[in-house]
Amino acid sequence: MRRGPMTIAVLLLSATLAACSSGSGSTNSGGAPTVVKVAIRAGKVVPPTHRVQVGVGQKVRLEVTSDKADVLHIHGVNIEKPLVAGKTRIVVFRESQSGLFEVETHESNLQLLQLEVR
Ligand SMILES: [Cu+2]
Repeated sequence: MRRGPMTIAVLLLSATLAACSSGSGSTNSGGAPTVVKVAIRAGKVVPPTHRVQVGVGQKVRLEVTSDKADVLHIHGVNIEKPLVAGKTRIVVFRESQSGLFEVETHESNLQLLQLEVR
């Protein structure tokens, strides 16, 4: 019986997203997230450290799996999350500034990737 308010909330949310993507001039800010998967196995980054390009304000879904407990740090948005050995950590975020930001681990001090936001 509480279907009414829920529907309105969903409509409002999609209206906000639509307004966002049409106003910014960015190509993909309201669409599906850019999925970036990276693993750390035996001290190696898989795939090897590389650069990933995303748009300003674009949603990024980062999936990190490490074979050892570690700390994940996403520069720029400055998100720090613990990594549990053998489990995939999923972080969804949007970077609102352009620039080159490193994603790294703080225990093993590995650079996982560079996020090029423009
Ligand atoms: Cu860091």
